[in-house]
Amino acid sequence: MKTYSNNELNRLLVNFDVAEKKYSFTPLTDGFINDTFLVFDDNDPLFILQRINHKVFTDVEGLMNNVRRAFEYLHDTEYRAITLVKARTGESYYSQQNGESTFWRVMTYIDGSTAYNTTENQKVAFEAGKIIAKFNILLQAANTEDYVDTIPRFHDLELRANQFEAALQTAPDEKLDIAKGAVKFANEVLKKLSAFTLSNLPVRVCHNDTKLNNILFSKDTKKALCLIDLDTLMRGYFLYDFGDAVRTIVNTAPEDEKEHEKITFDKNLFEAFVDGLGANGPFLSPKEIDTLPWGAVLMPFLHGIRALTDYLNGNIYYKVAYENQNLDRCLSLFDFTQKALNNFNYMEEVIWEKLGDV
Ligand code: GN1
Ligand code: MG
Repeated sequence: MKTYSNNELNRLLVNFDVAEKKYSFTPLTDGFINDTFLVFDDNDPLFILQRINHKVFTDVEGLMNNVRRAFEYLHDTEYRAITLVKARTGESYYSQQNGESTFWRVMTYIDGSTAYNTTENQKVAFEAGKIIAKFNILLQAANTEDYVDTIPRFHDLELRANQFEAALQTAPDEKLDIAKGAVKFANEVLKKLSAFTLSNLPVRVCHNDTKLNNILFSKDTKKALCLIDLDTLMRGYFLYDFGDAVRTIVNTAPEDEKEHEKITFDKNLFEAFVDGLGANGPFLSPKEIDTLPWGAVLMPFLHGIRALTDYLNGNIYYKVAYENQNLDRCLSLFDFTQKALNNFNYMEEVIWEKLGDV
């Protein structure tokens, strides 16, 4: 992540509709794509300032329109609103022309909120399910045609398989040798997943990155407040939001955990999460319910194969803290994929028992 001085960040903030004073900033380093800062006035955290990675999100205007439109629906007694702070131009973001163009946005910060990278707490798992369901229910009122695909074919397995194939052709032999176990696993799972089809599923406006740390919770009560990081909000299937949540909630280890015996498929957390999904009443069609166990296999696998592809390509997409981090992510995500496959029938039973009453 590029480092910015307080002065630089203050100069940027002047372009937004905020009171003019000297703010201080803390970088938030959990994301792999954008650069994010918490903005303080004295000791009060007030805003989130973010540089949008326009190499990944090439249609910044389309992305910001998606976010702006979705925010119109995303508030409720059970869903805390976040608002965009407008740029002084009246737009929802600011583009800085300083040699290279960079794109910035400011959002309100919810005081007293926190996020978890992992959890062992069933209440957190339940609350996560409840807020993800709420998010999808609120967006049922939105018109899917109004939203652009911020990353076309983002969760498309065929695209990810093609990118993986291309990386295999150009990767150095040494990397291919180090990653040979992962490559073999990827090919096996690709074969298994080819039996699965997405046709005839309802298209929704989905979040598409519902990992646990994209949910804000109240620090005091652990109640889920809302979802953050709406960059990948676009058309999709509910199984995507289901699978991304499962891979980060049911597994109590981080997504790049090297000691695989620590990677769990925790049934209590899974059941609490599914209970949470049902807590706002039914909202999924039987066809969607049928696909959910596939989602719990597909999503960790997709992220794993993308990390593997990036490892083979020399870490050009994700930020990495060390050379082999993408490979560690892949191996860990593949381990969880196998654990989800082992629990496929169990997931089917639990899901139908808890959500089948539609
Ligand atoms: C990336 O930067 P972050 O953490 O929001 C990725 C997601 C992955 C995530 C973690 C646009 O998101 O798909 O879930 O890393 N986002 C993009 O694996 O590629
Ligand atoms: Mg994201």
